Amino acid sequence: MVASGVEMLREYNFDGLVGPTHNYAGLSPGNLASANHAGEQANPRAAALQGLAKLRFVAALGVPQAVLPPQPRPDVGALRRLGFSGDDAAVLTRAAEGDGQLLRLASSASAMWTANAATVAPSADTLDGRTHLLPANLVTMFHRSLEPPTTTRVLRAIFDDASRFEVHEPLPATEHFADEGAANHTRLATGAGAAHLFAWGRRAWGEAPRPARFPARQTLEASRAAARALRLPSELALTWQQTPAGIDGGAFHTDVLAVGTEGFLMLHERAFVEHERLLAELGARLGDEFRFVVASEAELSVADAVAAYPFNSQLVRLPTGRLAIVAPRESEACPAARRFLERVVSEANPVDAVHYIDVNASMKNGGGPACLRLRVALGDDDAHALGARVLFDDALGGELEAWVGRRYRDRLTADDLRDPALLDETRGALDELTQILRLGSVYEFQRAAQ
Ligand code: SUG
Repeated sequence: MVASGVEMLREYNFDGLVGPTHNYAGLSPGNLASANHAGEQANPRAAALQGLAKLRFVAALGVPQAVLPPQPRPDVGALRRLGFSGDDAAVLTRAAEGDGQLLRLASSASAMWTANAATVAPSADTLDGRTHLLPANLVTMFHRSLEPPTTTRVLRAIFDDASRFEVHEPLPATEHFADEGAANHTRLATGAGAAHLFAWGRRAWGEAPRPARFPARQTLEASRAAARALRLPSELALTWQQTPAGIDGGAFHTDVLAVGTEGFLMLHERAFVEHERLLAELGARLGDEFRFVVASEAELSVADAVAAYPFNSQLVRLPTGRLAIVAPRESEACPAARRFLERVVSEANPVDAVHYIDVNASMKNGGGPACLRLRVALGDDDAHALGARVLFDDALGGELEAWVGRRYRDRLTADDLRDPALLDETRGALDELTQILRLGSVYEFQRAAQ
């Protein structure tokens, strides 16, 4: 829990619902799982139900849960901006010509990885006592750069009480301010204080070692701007570089090699440069309560960590005040990853248990349990003030499962993306979803129709 001036805050996990066009297109260089599964047939219905099962599991642990909706895909508007014209069916046909890459890029369900939707600062830490959300511009990957306008509208529809929340404009969408959201941000807090760790992979201006093979998605300049935009006092923000070796090993976001909450951080030694100095700096801010566990390369290689995602676990607070790890099944199957997580539980850490869950459909695109959720600390009054029905309970879970069952296909390949019926089905499904979630007209296709 986070102590705020007025009330206790609890961390809500806002899970991204898997979208109706969930598929494996190999769109993310540097994300090894995405490349390895490119071209496989997908089952969007099973993937979405798998995501909802995770939500139910985490909610049953006593962790507050909420949902964020998918985005309309194929993104016909983006294809029109790329010069394709005619009616929607013609745009799809033309974009599918040649190698079809532009259509695949416009069709990803990638908004499901809500750890990249925004960076969030809780009201307990901000200068004006409000919760601040900064949607990420996601400029490094073209398919992800299509998300921010809709993400911003959705977050503004949900966090619409300006006395409590501010949803900012994303940072300028240039490579200088390349921002990937909460996947590169960790808030830690103990009785001694709070620290916001903003990780970055390259500098827009100035020298810093860079990865040689794969893109560094976040700039130092974006991290600094994010800390300012979120209205964090400068003494709470700490920027630190991801190791180029980690990025070149497939850790395209910090949350592939580190996860932390409250007074606890678990990390790989290749997550951050000079990790011992970082831990000393955090220790100085957070005091004796701060606990961390470091995996060495000898104990758990970056290759295993990237394949099995033990650090992409969720660290959730149980009603007892202790933490639990929600890890992907792949970590259970990888001996080094499983042993590491068991060590975390067996040593003197505030962690009681590790639970393994199946999110394989997301894992095959490089998204583990932690990628699928955006953490937002809210007080009870904040939660009541949300402008849509996004808080998860049994009733909403049942409605969403039925909606997926009715509206989603159970097989999808790249060839299907040009099918105008898929576009119509997706719009129909999302239109219904906005009614279930009482979100209003947040999508471009709904606004155009008004
Ligand atoms: O941005 N995968 C996502 C995975 C994001 C994971 N998020 C965090 N680590 N927080 C990405 O690379 C692959 C889509 C495809 O290849 O079809 C993709 O976009």
